[in-house]
Amino acid sequence: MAAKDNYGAENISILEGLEAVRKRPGMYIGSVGSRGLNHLIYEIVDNAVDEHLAGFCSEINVTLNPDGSVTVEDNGRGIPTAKHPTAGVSAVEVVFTILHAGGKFSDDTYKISGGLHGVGSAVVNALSKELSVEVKRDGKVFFQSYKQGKPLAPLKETGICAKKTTGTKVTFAPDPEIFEKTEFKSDAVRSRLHETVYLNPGLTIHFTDKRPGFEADEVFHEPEGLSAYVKALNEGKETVCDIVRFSDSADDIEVEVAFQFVDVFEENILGFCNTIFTQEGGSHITGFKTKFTTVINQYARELGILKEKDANFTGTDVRNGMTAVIAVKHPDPRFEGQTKTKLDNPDAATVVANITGIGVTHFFDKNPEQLKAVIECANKSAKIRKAEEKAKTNMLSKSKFSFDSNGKLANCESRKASECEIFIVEGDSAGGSAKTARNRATQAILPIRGKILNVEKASIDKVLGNAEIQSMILAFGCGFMEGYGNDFDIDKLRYDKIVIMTDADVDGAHIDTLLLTFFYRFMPELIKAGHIYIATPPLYRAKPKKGEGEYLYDDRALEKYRQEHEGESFEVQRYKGLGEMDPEQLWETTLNPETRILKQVEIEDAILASKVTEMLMGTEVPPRRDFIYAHADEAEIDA
Ligand code: 2B7
Repeated sequence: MAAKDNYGAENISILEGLEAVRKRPGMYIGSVGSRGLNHLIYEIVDNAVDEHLAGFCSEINVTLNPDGSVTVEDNGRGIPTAKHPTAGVSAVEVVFTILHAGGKFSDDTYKISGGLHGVGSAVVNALSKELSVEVKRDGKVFFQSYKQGKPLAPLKETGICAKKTTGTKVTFAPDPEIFEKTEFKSDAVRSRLHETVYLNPGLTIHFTDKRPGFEADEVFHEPEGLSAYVKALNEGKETVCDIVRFSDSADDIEVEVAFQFVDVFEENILGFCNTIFTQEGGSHITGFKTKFTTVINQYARELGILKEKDANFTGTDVRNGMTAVIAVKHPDPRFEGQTKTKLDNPDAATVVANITGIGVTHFFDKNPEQLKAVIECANKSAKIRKAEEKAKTNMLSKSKFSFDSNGKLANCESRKASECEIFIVEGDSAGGSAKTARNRATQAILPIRGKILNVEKASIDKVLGNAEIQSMILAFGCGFMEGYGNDFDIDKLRYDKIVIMTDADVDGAHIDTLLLTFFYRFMPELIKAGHIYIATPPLYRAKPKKGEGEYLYDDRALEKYRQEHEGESFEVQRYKGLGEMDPEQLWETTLNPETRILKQVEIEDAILASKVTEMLMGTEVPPRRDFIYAHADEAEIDA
C-alpha cells in the first residue's frame, strides 16, 4: 500500500464505495455475464465520447489486447492531474476511485453521454484485476495503476511530450473473480462503436482486435451521421422516399432527426438522448410521432386524399413503413421506466415537436411526389386497419366462449404454456394419426385442411374470416396483428412451440410458405421470440433383410445409406405423406422430442416465405421446399 500516507477518513469511504461495486456489480453494469463485461468497455469509451461532445476529442482507439485486457485511448484534454482541493489526491485518482466523481471537473453542459453519469471509470476500476491510466497534458506524461480499484501508488509524472499532444489512455483487465467469463464479444463491441459514430459524425473510432484468432482492424467514421444510420437500417429494402433529415435546437435542447419510408409493413423508430439508446422511448419520440401524425393528416386533407367525412389517419397508419432515428441532447436528462431507458423530460417533447413540424413541412412542401407516396403508405395501412377492425368484431362475437371454433383442435391436458406444443398438421388423415401418436399431456394437434388462404393476396377481412386461420388464432390464444389492432399479447400464448407439420412434397412446401407468410404478417413476434418450428418427417425408411430399419430424412441420407450398404440387400420405403405413417412411426420420427428433428424458423425465413408468396401471387407454380429450407436455420436435434 504505497499510498498509505494519504489514507484518511476519505479513503475509507472510497474503499467502501469500491467494495459496494464489487459486492453488487449487477447494480452498476447490469450483469456479470458477457453483456456486463462489454459494458466495461462502453463505460470507458463513453467518457471519451463525452470529451468529444465537449469539443476536445476527435479520435478514440479501442484495442482488445492479446492478454485479454482492453486499451481505450482518446486525444482529448487529458483528465486533470492537479491535486483535487478536497480529496487531497490527484483529480485522476478521484475519477478512478470515487463513485460520485460525475461532473466535478466539468463545464455546465459537459456530462452528456454514457450510462453511469461519470462514475463509470471508478466502477470499471473496481471490477478490474488491473487498471492503468496514462494522461498527457501540459507537455507531461502522467501514470497511475490500480489493482481491484486500489491505487498502487499516487499519480506520477513519468516523462514529457509535445505540449499540444494531449489525451487519456486507459488499459484494464476485467477481474475473473467478478466475471463468469472474461473474454470480450467483439461483434457487440463493434456494433456499439459503429452506433456511436453514427450519432457523433465528427468522431472517428479505430477498433483493433489483437487477440490471437480474432484479429481485426476497423475504422468507424460516419460523416453523414443519422442519414447514414437510416440508410444502413434500410439496406436491401425498397425505398418509398428520400432520406429526410433536419436538425435544430431550442431551450438548450439539440434535436436531430432522419427518416425514410420503405416498402415494409412495420415501423422502426430509434431514439437516443445524449447518445444513450432509449430502448423504452419517451418524450422525444412522442413529440416526433404526434407532430408527424398532425402534419400528414393536414397534408392529406389539403390534397383531398382525406375527405371531410373521413376520420384522420392514426399514428400507426402514418408511420407504416417508416424508419427513423431521433437523437436529442438534453442538459439535464431524466430517465425512467423498467430499464431506465425512457426519456421523461416533457420539454424534449415540445422542442422535438416544433422542430419536426418545421423540418417535415419544409421537405414535403418541396417534394410533393414523395409526400403522395408517403400518404399512400398511410392509406394502405388505414384500409387494412379498418377491414381488420370489422373482421375482428365479427370474429370475436362468433367465438367468445371457445378457443376451438370448429371442433378440430385436440388440445393437450397441460395448461402450462412452457411445456406445451401445438402441431399444425396438414390433412385430416395425418391429423388423425397424429392425435393417436402424440403425448396428449403436452402435445396438441390442430389439423388444417388443404391450402390455407394466401394471406398476401387476400384482404384482411377474408384472411380473418378463413376457418383455418381462425382456428389457429383462437388456439394460440394471443390475438393477432401486433401493432395494428394492438390486440396481440405474447404472454397469453398457450404453447411454447408451434410446429408446422406438412408432407415432404411440393404441396407441403407451399403450405409451409403460406403459414410462414401468415405468421410473418400477423404474428411476427412469435417468430422473433423463437416459437415457430417446422417438423421434418423422414422421406424414406430403409430396412436391410437382417437388422434394424432406419429413417432417412432426405435424398442425401438415402445416397449415403446406399453406399454404406453396398452389396447388402435392403428395402426402401418412400413416405409420400404423413398419412402413410402409422401412429407409432409418426411418434418416433416427428413427434417424440427425444428423436425428432425440428427446424426453428427465423424471421429471415419468414420474410423470404412472404417474398415467395408475393412472387407467386397469381401463378400456379409452388415454390420448392428446398427454397425455404436452404435458408432455414441449421437443423438441430431438439431434445
Ligand atoms: C466526469 C469525469 C469522468 N475528465 C475530465 C476532462 C477530460 C477527460 C475526462 C476523459 C477514456 C479512455 C481513454 C475536463 C470526467 C473526467 O475532467 S475523462 N477526458 N477521457 C476519458 O476518460 N477517456 C477535462 C476539463 C478540462 N480538462 C480536462
